[in-house]
Amino acid sequence: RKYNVAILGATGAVGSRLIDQLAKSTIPVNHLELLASKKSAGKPLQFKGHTIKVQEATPDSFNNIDLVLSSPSSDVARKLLPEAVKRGATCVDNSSAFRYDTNVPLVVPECNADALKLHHGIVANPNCSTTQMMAALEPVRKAFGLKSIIVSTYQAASGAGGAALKEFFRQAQEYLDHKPMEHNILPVGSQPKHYPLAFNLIPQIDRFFSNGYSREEWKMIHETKKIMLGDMNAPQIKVNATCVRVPVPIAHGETVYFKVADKSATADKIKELEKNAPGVTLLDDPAHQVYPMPHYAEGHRDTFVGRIRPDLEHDDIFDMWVVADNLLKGAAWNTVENGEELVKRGLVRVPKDYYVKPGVNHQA
Ligand code: 11C
Repeated sequence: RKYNVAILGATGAVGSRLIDQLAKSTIPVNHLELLASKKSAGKPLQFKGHTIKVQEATPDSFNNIDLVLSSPSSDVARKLLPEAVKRGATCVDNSSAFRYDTNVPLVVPECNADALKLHHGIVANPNCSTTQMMAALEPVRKAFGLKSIIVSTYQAASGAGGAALKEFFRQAQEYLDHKPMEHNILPVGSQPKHYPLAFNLIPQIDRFFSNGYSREEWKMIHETKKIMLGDMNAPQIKVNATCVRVPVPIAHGETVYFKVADKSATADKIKELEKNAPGVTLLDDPAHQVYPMPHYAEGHRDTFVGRIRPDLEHDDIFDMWVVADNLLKGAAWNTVENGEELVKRGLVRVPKDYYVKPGVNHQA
């Protein structure tokens, strides 16, 4: 069977990568629609050597579409994806609109592909910083169980969007030219204060809640529980996160400090698991200065893992360093990979109780 596919949000940084990843995927494409806002309509884009003109996304754009790969804003996703589902399309959405809905599986295929069969027309892709941590930790969870995770992130400017990335590059030049750095976007465009990212670190990603945690940290905590345990408030694994924006264009880094349940775990056994884990590349040879770095992860689908070592005072706690391209594994590739899994499992079909009545959405 071949599929009529639509890419929603085709003109953004993730959108262009969705087109590229779809072209390289195993999904048999019969027809491709590239959809975006009205202002991009008519823009010519390339898919497998063919020129396709971008169309304005409206509810009727999804007539005759089987599979939607989606990365618009949450507001657009919320408005258009239920319309796509009503018209019979199965959607994989990279926005945060549906992730915390009990009727929507949140899937990293290396971790919980079986959850795909629970979809009601929409599958959600996790936040980029969660996705790479799941790919890296799932082999450990499966073999030894996980009791707790403490993660600190080093997140690239591109995670905040194309305009933030552009501003960061401009600031770098301004700094070198001894000019004042203009700063109007980061950490959060809509908030009153902005700071330069070039030659700086910003310990705020997304807005803060009254408990002192940012929404990005909230996402890492609750998405981890939903992906690993099927319930975003599951108490079995304790998760704590600190998220920091760093002056890197693409690819997020993370230090992940985790406690296992089975005390027979060793760093060597964990390295062996990572070496054989799907979607993971182990780069772990400190004696030869081999470890993952954003500059080298950029453009790759895999999650890179290194610096695996035991805590010096607790034999059931380990440290690792995880890097992945936030626009690929963190967004476009994981979306297309979910699409491939849906195709492989015969799940590109909308069930009768499709996504019209949402489940409980625990959006913060
Ligand atoms: C960032 N992780 O780096 C965010 C971007 O929920 O998909 C992705 C936001 C999301 O700013």
